[in-house]
Amino acid sequence: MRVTMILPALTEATSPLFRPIKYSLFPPLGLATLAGYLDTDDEVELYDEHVERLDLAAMPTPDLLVLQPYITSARRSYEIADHFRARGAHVAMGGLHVTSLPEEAAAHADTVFTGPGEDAWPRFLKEFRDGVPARRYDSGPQRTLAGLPPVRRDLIKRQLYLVPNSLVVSRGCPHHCDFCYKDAFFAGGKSFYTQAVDDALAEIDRLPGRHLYFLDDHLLGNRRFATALFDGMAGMGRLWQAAATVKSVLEPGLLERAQAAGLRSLFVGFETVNDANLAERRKDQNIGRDYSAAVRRLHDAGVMVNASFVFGLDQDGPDVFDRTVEWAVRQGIETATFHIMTPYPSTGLWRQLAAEDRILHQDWDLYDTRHVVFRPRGMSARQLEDGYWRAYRDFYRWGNIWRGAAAQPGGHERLRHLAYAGGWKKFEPAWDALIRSRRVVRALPLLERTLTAFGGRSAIGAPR
Ligand code: B12
Ligand code: SF4
Repeated sequence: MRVTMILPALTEATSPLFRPIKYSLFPPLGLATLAGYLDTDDEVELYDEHVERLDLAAMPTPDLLVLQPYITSARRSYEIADHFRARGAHVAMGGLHVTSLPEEAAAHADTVFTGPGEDAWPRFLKEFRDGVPARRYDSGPQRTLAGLPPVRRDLIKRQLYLVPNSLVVSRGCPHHCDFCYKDAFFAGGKSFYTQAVDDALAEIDRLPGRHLYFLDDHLLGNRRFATALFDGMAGMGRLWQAAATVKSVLEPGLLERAQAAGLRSLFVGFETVNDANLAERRKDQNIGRDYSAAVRRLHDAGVMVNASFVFGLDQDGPDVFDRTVEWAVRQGIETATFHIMTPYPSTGLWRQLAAEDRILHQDWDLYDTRHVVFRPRGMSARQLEDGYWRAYRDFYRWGNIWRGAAAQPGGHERLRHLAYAGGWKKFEPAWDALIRSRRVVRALPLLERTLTAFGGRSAIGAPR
């Protein structure tokens, strides 16, 4: 069987504001995971439109075309699907956006999938080979990552990515923030489950080099699993980055183990510096937590912080941008990711805003967290968009990068702060040149050096 898998380009990736490096970070892991279920004699090609241009007309027609649309790549995904369907390929689509809006996707696909793929996908493959594929498969309640076939990393063009070693060892998360895709995606079954620790360690062992990036929603979400994983990783000589919550950082014990196993930077969803917003959005796990103590604890451990913030929540007024940036700079946070609140279809937030008639349009291209797609409560849409861009500019001004570095606990950390924050945002032409050379992976040793040279202090402060 001839199979073609495509991760279509996000709309913003084709705009002039596009930051190529952001889309040359991670390979298409979801599709490479699904490819693991194919037979060894299937002919399979995996393409990622963020890092390679596709000339659809020149491409051969496969028996099966597999697409993974995200919300802002939905339009492009449907274009690709229509093209290949007209030529006789069977088109299968799944993932987050399809789960949110299966009927919309079904107009462009022969088969759609909702929820995580691991149970329905092998069922479909069998029925497709038998000539009786169904129109729709829903992930059932029995979800497990046991016995997962190895991810087909041989299909990934490693040299095109800064972080070729991305992996996930769990699915979902134990929390229920109402702006998040998570509850809708995992509806009808378990919404947080992990691999067996030995399987996760075997997956890590298969990855070349030192650097890893865990894309799990919340790597520290299951304490027992995380403890065993980090204990198993200690001594492997890995350096890694991941995501977790404020609450898990403040819990004694876990961060220490993560750091000893090689954690050097953590993505943390702070979201807002206002508790009333947190309660409204059901981000209960953040309420009443001492954010500054979490940052201090990470820094004391030599772990850098990538802080995520959302603007435009109902309790936000026009002062939210300056307050948030000022707070983040004062803490010495190395990198920040800002978002305009975006109601993804099928989330709790979507339902609330729709009921209040506050959704402005359904142009999915603009649901990229950079555009205002709803009527904000505490400011105008214009103020929100302008404030969002200003926050990015202000946070990454050299003056603020220096101030942030000065807030670090020691000289090594200050240097690392300058190298990491400055390198990420201030050397765009160098990144572009690297991408044009089609050897982005050459910058990986530099990233590893930045993470190692100054990281890994041994004394970690207890939560304060
Ligand atoms: C890596 C990542 C990125 C990378 C993507 C690059 C890449 N090559 O994949 C980059 C940095 C580009 C990125 C950008 C953004 N991202 Co992002 N990203 C992720 C992240 C952390 C991991 C994705 C991943 O690899 N997961 C692991 C694999 C195994 O799972 P998967 O891809 O979902 O695939 C499985 C299933 O979905 C399903 N499946 C998928 N496709 C198909 C197809 C078929 C046929 C079948 C059967 C099954 C199936 O089976 C797969 C195996 O289980 C997720 C969070 C998460 N943990 O998933 C957020 C996430 C996808 N991102 C999100 C967001 C909001 C964004 C941004 C808008 C944020 C921003 N402003 O910067 C942008 C733009 C995205 C957009 N415009 O829609 C949201 C998406 C919300 C939504 N409803 O679309 C997520 C879910 C984070 C969150 N918690 O809110 N992101
Ligand atoms: S903690 Fe993160 S992944 Fe979990 S529900 Fe909240 S936003 Fe989603």
